[in-house]
Amino acid sequence: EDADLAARMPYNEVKPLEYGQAAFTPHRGETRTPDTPLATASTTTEDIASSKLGDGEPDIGANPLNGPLDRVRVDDSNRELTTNQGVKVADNQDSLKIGLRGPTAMEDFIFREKITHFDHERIPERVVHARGAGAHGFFESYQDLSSITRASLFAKPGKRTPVFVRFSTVVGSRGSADTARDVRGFATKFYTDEGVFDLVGNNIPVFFIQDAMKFPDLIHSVKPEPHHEIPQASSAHDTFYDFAGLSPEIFHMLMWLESDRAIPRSYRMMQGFGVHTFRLVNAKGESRFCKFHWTPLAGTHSLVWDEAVKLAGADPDFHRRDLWEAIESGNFPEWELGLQVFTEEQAAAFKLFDVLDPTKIVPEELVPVRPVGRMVLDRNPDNFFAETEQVAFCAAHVVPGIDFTNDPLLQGRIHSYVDTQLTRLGGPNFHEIPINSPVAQVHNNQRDGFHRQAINRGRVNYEPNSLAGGCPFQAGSRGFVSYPQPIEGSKVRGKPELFAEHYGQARLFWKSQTPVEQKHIVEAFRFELTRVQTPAVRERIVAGLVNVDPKLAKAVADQLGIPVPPPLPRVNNTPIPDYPPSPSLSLLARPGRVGIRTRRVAIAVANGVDAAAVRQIHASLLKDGAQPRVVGQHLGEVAAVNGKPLDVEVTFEATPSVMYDAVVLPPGEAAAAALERDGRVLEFLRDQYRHDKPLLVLGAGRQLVAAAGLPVALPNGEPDPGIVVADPGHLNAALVAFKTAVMRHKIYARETDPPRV
Ligand code: HDE
Repeated sequence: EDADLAARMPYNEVKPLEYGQAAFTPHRGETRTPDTPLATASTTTEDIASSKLGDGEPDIGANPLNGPLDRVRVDDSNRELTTNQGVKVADNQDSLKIGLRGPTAMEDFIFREKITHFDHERIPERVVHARGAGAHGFFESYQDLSSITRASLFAKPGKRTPVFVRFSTVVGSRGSADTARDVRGFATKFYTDEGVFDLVGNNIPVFFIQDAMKFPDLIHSVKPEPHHEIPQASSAHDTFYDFAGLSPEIFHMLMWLESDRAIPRSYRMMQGFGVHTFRLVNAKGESRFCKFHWTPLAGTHSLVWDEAVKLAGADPDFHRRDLWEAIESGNFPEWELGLQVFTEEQAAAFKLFDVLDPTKIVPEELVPVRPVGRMVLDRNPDNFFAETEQVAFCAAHVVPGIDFTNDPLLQGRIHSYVDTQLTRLGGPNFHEIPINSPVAQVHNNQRDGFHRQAINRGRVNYEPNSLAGGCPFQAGSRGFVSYPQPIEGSKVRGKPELFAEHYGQARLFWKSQTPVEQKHIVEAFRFELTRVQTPAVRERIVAGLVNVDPKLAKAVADQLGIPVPPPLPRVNNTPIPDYPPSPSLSLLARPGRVGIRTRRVAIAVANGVDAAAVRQIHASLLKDGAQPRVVGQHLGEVAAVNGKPLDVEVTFEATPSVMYDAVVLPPGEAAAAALERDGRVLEFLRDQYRHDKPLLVLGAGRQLVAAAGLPVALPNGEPDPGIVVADPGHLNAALVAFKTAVMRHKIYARETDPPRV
């Protein structure tokens, strides 16, 4: 048969492998396994990938994507400098000149290559979600979900699938500050053995608009205004609230945006949501609806606004640094994946909202969230650009077992994400960039285009074919089969009637918040609308809030110095639905399960500090996984009573209060006296207090609390549980009380409006 085939083939003696039978069964490419020299390697990418997948049990910290990505990792240690052509470079300091004082020679190809490459280093930033931070990890399924979905990542208990996650803000540019009030992106790329699945979600479960058609307008309105490109990374300006007041579907999302969800303490401490209703399909072709939820092991925690504002100056990389340091220190962030699964019949019975409307949640009281797996992020990228910047998420990347619904926002996203990469990553081959390439093998007849990496062999690049034995052949039922949803309808522009109800869930959210969360929402509206210049724009938002809750509207109107306007007109004048409150919508519902791990604690020192106490406090905090730092007025040693001198790790100036979760004022008369004379220290303490953070005050530390003017009682007269005052003799008991306060994260009961401190 071979001979017969060969006889029919054009045959090239110089390159015999390009034709004939060999073309049908190309050799697998040789690649390098980690730590094997290229010359002796014989493993293939397929082997490396599959051994790390499925049953493979990678060690914690050893990421399953190591194999595939090690192919392209570059290590320059012990190497000589070369050009991009591999020619060794003798001198990287001086260009080639005609005489030492003469012109540079055109022939200096080394100089020209270097400069030309530099000239083209930048690519366009993402049109939204430009600023972000990413990490590698794995997803581990808890159980066999095959009765619900045939998606292979859920095929059996303990199965691990490599992931890459990118967190982001939406509005700011690539260099903007992390702590802006904004939605956070939470995008996960699952490299499943049946192809890439991207869950491109946010940390808020609903969206601003109902139809993708409005997305460019929404984004234009919230981005910096086009004439002067102000403000950066902020929704607090006229154009956004102009759009918002004229698009009442936005009000549910607006409530979340003004809540503390929009100023998380850490990427590690926020939930993630798929937002849309998706569809799960099992091997029998049965379908159910599904909502995706990520819940952080570290609990949901947020900053307070004044803290977020100051952090934007003190450390614009606050969230990026936090994620990086947690992973480097072995405190791998972890989330549980939960699904709300419900049938189409159940969905049809939800009379208050439409599950295809992305401005609505399915309350957990109606459909509980079922935990199905966990995700651990255990490896930082090696190179920000190659991985975090070039990663291309796409709402259209689904795998067999996961399918779309007709949510009109989701439908538009299916188009947008591939399209945007064509500009951002420069052509149709961005799936070949290592961070984007699936670990599942790619075989199709797509060819060529800018930056093509694959060397497709053979003469056949079409289908059907006989010359290549029909390969690659269609997979039939093993492949992705769209759920055959029966559809009938007229071709129309418009939306279903239930989509016109905009306020029921906004009110549900408001009602489900604790009093302090409600206070923060009012203050956020006050800040944002005060920045708005046009009175009519402010008024329209307050008019919308009247429909959410008249008390909320009144509180905001009072702060803006305007009377409460009449409610914003509604399309249908049926009563606003009244949902029972849903406690799980409060941030405080999820305190977390990691104690004080990764909490940053400042220990304030100066000459004369009690070194033995500092060492004991430091060791005790460290033992529980917190990150204590010895903070002083300048670097170097401080003379100590009670032990050897201490090394100052960092100064009050370099790491102001906002960079810590709590502070310790150790005993030592002289130290307290020195710190009391330093305005930066007093400001540090006032900010700790004002941002609801715990203080451990020992011995002479008391006098610092007094000098800073911090009240030790709550506004209601009770003692402040976040100010633990003790004599040095009772250090152990004081540490227990302090750690309990750090675990609570914030002492919200301290807050008054205006703040006392
Ligand atoms: Fe996106 N979105 N989006 N979005 N989105 C992008 O894709 C878009 C929406 C989300 O870390 C862009 O690669 C449209 C909802 C995240 O790389 C772009 C619509 C949700 C990220 C795009 C939406 C998201 C993006 C910009 C309305 C939550 C960052 C760069 C129909 C479920 C991913 C890019 C990353 C990024 C379009 C609405 C989440 C332009 C048209 C709803 C987390 O394609």
